[in-house]
Amino acid sequence: MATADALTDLPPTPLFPATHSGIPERYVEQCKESKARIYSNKTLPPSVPRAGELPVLPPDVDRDTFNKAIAELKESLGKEHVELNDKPLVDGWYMEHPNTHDAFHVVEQSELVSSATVYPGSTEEVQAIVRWANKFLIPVFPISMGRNLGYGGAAPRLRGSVIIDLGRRMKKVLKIDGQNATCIVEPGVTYFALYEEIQKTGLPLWIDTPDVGGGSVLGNCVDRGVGYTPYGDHFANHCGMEVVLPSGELVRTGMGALPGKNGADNPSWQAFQHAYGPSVDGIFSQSNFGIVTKMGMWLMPETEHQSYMITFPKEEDFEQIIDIIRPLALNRILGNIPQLRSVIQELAVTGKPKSHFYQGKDPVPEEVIRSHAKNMPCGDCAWVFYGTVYGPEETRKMQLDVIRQEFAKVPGSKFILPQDVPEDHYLHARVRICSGVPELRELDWLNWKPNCAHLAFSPITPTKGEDAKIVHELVTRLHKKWGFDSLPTWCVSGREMHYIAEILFDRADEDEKRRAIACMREMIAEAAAQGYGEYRTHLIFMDQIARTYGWGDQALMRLNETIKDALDPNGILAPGRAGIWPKRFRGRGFQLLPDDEKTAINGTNR
Ligand code: EUG
Repeated sequence: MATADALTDLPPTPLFPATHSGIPERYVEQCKESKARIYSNKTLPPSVPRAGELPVLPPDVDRDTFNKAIAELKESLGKEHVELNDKPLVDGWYMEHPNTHDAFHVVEQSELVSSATVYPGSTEEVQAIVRWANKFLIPVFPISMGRNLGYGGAAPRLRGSVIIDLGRRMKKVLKIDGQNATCIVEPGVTYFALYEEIQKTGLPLWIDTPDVGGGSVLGNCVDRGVGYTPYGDHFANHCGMEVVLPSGELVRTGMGALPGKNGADNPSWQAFQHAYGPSVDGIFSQSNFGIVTKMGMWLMPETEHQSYMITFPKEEDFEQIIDIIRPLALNRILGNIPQLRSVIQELAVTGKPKSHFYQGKDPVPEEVIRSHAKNMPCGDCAWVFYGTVYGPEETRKMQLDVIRQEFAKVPGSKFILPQDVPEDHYLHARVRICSGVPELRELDWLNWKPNCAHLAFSPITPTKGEDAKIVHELVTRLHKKWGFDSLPTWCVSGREMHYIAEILFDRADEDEKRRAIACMREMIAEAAAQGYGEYRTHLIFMDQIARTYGWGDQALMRLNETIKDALDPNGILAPGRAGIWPKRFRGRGFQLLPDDEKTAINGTNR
């Protein structure tokens, strides 16, 4: 463990706007505390020497061809905008993350790595890179910020791909329309950055942020991420895209396809999603069919808001809780995407390590969790519901009255307001998240273990107790079987819920990593056998999950492959992303299915 002295010596996190991925001034203190906490739980050295010839090459490309290709790329973009991945790999932490590999490596750190990173400065340069990739048959993998931690971070799916780091130079908020409450962003705009930009205008507008604010607004949206205001379904609130196709051609979707007067952007581009003809935006989300370089997002008019938490005493209460949530959500009495969290998260989100609560290596027993909870603001309970209502006082009061009355049907439930808990309680962070203020607080449960990383299991169920029970039972049982604490959260958006079970593992513990993968593989298979599938996943599980969506003898995958081969005949764009492999890589052993990790560690073509 690092000493207290060493921690005060940690270099400060780069600032935004000087660094596109940096932290705005107003978050500096919070950032310093977060960083110190995380570094205090690191035992791994910052980096280890790398083995083998570097950089790692993509499949089918020899070193001479690669070197020639890189020289040509440097020639066209400027040599300062192309970097080889030939130095030691540094995991860093959330706010100072790598773009060379997966910082939360669940396979070996050196496995999911790129050969090089290129930094385009414009859409034209993205087109030039794509044409270059076609010429040399070099796979490229675009990232916006690369902060998709828990799902693979900045790493490419295919080892040795060239990372197109869109964010570093394409980081402008291109437009904020204060009247119609919309914006257009480039890939390098983080939630922190968009928030700052809107504050500068003084306009009464909110953004919608996920739990941590350093991610790309555009990247999270095309990955179909989730936030917590009424605009929490990010993809549902995007409006209009500009996309570079794998051929290098450029398209605009939605109303943007109709040129505005004298070549201006179409005035309705950010106003109407569907425009005319087939709606193609969806095929550019969670796919490898194009590179989104501009995107419109709807902003929410600022409003009054009231967050609250409700605790429930018994583990078995969750079915009743969910059946109470459903009509409240459907009738839009719950104003946002609320979270139902297990009580163990109240412990974890204090930022204290697991060892503070329990000395064993096994999962913390329920009675130990509850004995700690008893002395905390939540009290002895099994579940905590975090919700927010919006609008003027009169309507908020009407909504809250119904909410309180409905949840009071669960015996022993307690309703708690922010003023009832201490300043450092997580509920205050929730108040900010649910009113569109980006945060770092959620990182605090990354102190649970030394060198802690997380891996998300993210299945969807209808908002029904009986479905939730099936998934929750298998997740709980399999976490126990593989020796992990289970930290489930339900994010409820009306008719469906995202169940997010984060496996927390120690990156220095090979056996723990092996068990994390085994646990994931088994949860995916068991959930699919019961009819439940994940909404998003880490790179190494994409093939397995894509196959679970196999209705009609893999009809959907055949459609995806048909589209892939038509748009990307050379198979250069993010091969394997979302389990979609272009023709030239199919049937050659690149897929990662259960047990394949054992042979995929280092030195293979994967
Ligand atoms: C969380 C939520 C997600 C996700 C990963 C993590 C948050 C956990 C709803 O989507 O994909 C507290």
